[in-house]
Amino acid sequence: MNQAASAKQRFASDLHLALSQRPRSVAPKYFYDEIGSQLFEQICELPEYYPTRTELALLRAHGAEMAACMGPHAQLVEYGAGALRKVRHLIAHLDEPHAFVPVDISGAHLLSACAELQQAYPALAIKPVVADFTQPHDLPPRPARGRRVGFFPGSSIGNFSPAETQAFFQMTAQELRGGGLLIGIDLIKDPAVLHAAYNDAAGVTAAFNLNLLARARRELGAEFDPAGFEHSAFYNAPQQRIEMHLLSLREQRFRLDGVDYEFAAGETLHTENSHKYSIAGFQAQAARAGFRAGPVWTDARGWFSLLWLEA
Ligand code: AVJ
Repeated sequence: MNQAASAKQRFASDLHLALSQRPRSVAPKYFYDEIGSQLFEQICELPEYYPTRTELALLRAHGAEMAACMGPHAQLVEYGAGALRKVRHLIAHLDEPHAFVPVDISGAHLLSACAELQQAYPALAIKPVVADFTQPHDLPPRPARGRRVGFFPGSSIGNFSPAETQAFFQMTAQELRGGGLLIGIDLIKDPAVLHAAYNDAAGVTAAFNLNLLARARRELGAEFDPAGFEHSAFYNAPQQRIEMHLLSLREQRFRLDGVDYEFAAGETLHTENSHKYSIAGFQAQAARAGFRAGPVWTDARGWFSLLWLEA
């Protein structure tokens, strides 16, 4: 089976699984087809969505200090690389980097982003790894002189469950032993600010969430009434996370591969968790995997942080 066909089949079987369990929930990675990825790019530009621009401002202002933590001849591994826009603010300040190793599951996008980066840094050794970084994967050999260091921006870690977060820390603590990890996290804040960021006035986040259903229709031929579902995003204070759901507005049927799934009015398909953290709480979680807390960079409003953790 080719790659596209097996990816489609995994989406179909995961969606069947999602619809069969109660409460119903599906992994947020299924947001990101071509259209979903474009919608996410638009989210990053929204006035209400502060994380991307806040993190970029921190990287612009303090990239040199962050690169100094990484040390000379570093091998820099980026987890879930995307467009490689943020990492430039580190690469620009690294002292004779050994190599840049972006790890991403989307091979075509990764390679084109690498080609673009190479134009800007012709002398940089770029060694892309096409892999799901949450699963066991191979990296190029450790550098002879410098340290292996990691970069995980965007508060992407916020999508992980507590168990997945711990697994990520365990894996990276081993992989980066003797080096460190620079990681972005979205901080706990006024729920009104969070609510606005995930319920933007232009409706882009709603379109992003609903695209999961649209995608099921385009790719898998799912049959349902798109007008029967609505975007729902709210702050779950005890769990310190934004939850996104697709809310069924009435009793209705969702048909996938000839299987009928009944939705009650008010029932939801849970599509995403986006955890928010305190700096101390996050450092304590990382410490359980052996990371030692280092410098922290936070914007003046206290909305977003980049943390250096020694592995
Ligand atoms: C890419 C997971 C960091 O949680 O804020 C944005 C995804 N979802 N708006 C986030 C997202 C809705 C984003 N992360």
